[in-house]
Amino acid sequence: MALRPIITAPDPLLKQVSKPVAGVTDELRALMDDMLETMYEAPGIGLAAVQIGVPLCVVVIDISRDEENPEPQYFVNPEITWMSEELATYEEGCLSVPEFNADIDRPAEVKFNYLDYDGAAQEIHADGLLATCIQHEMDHLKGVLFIDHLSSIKRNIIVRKLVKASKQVAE
Ligand code: K1U
Ligand code: ZN
Repeated sequence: MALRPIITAPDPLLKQVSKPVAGVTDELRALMDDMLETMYEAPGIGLAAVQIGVPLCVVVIDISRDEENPEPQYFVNPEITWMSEELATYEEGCLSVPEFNADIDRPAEVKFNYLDYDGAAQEIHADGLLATCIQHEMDHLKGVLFIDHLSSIKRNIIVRKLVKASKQVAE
């Protein structure tokens, strides 16, 4: 397993649309292992492969927030098949938009299909934080960040601050 650098906005790599994976191979499992280690180290509760520069439809999530008893979940080629009309608001963060949080409204419940770590087809009906997190991660697969759900004024303020911070780090 290896830690991978997480790409931050406004890097254009984050705007890539991720490609579906043909199947779950040992190589893909090694990628998912690296993603999980990178996510725990950040720390975060989710990570899409594109955030480490790999534009494939692969997501890892662990919403347990329990270091003693981790509950990693692996989602390959996730596809939403149903979403509730009811919305839920959650104050989201993003490892690719460090230091910023914002309230985002999303469908409160979703059903989605995916392949698991072993390549088996699964379907989940998610609510609460898992529903929010999988939608946030699936946005990454489409090149969308949570700040893209904000007004252009708010988004531009955040992006300008991120650019300024990255220039200060480079100095
Ligand atoms: O996709 C990402 O960048 C990860 C992101 C996932 C996410 C968080 C909140 C709502 C939706 C999706 C994060 O993990 S941000 C960090 C975070 O939420 C967290 C970090 C440490 C402890 C608990 C939460
Ligand atoms: Zn994110």
